[in-house]
Amino acid sequence: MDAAIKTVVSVYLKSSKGKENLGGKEFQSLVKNQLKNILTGSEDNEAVKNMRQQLDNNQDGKVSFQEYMNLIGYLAQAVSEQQWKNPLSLIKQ
Ligand SMILES: [Ca+2]
Repeated sequence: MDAAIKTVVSVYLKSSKGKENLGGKEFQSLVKNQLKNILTGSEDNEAVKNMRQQLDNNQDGKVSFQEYMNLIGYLAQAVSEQQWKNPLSLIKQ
């Protein structure tokens, strides 16, 4: 469990290159590289863009660490509900 939490944090920090937010391209590559096994549509740029806009609570066009944690929470919940085959639709609700 502690390793999983460290992974969640280090994936974000690597993707953002130490900045406080992920830009669109950085978020896209994080999803493509790190979430391809859990997210259908991770290769679909438009789907990932829509997901980023849904996550973007403060509407600044970037994904903060808190917004990223919301995604992790959604994904964990989707997995626990065994709806992991289509979590994108879960997030769009
Ligand atoms: Ca944001």
